[in-house]
Amino acid sequence: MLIFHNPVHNKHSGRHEMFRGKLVPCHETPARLAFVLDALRQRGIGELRAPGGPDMDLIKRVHTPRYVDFLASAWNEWVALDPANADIDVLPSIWPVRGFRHDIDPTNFAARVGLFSFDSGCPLTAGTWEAATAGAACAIDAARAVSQGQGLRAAMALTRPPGHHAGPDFFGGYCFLNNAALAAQALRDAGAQRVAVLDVDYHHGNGTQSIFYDRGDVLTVSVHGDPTTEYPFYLGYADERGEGAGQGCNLNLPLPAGSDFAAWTAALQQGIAAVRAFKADALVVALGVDTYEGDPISKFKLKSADYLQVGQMLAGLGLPVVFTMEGGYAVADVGINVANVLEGYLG
Ligand code: Q9C
Ligand code: ZN
Repeated sequence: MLIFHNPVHNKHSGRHEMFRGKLVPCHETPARLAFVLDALRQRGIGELRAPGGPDMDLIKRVHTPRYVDFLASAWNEWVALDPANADIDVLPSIWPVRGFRHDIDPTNFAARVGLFSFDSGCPLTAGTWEAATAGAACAIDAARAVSQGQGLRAAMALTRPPGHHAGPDFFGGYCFLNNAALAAQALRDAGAQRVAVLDVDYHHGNGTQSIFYDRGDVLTVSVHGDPTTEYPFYLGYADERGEGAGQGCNLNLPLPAGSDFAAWTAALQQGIAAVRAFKADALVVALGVDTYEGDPISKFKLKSADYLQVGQMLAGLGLPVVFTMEGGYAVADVGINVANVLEGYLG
């Protein structure tokens, strides 16, 4: 399995996220990826590759050009406000909710940040753009590798920041560019007629759902904590089935916080059955391991050994697959859990 790893992921390193009225240290840290790389090296899983340059044309078809241009320039605008900002991360503080206009272009920087974000837990830092675009390149290169490869069935975009919460024109949930969506679009562009995205992160893949909601060529499936009680709260319910040409091409499988591996497996099997019924030519797995029992911000009960079975179940689909790295915050165990999925997949 080819593993496209992001060599500049650590340029994105947020200091704090807002939590219950206080700034607390970020959960989404560079150490997460170091643990995965260590685990893969130790077990001899995969062949590590660095990505090429990012395909900006593809990125601007999955995300709006206006949003991408904002992300590219945001840090410089922030520091231009005050040189002292170079040591402070950007955190959103105001958003245009119902009744406010979205079609205006405020010049005020905080107002611009609010147009393109949805929470205050996702700091934008000096190196966010560089890290996120290199991560996007990992996802695109992984998709192209499985499209071309004779017999190559799987590749991984081993990157951070993660992507599945990032929508057509917004960041949030530690995500800026939607790597899973970019991989899916790259698979389509390379000739797959129908692509499925199966999101197994603890949190609903709201960004991916929104990007493909009105499309019939990409099925989006997400197994996640019930948004009635779990982040991102405002999307991820079972009655969201897609619209227009995408009617029936979105499947949400919410589970109560506290669910164990048996309950989770039943939902995953439903998701896998939907991918089969869709007759997908290729699969993207948005691989978050924050379903782990030791995860500090999530509430499912999967054990490390369970991830071997997760990999086996995914392999049963027999499709070319791109894994993208999403959440997982029990830092020291993220490597074991990701390596177990890949080992289970490879059999
Ligand atoms: N301050 C992913 O797993 N915040 N994102 C939770 C703690 C948002 C998770 C509250 C969690 C986002 C990719
Ligand atoms: Zn998550």
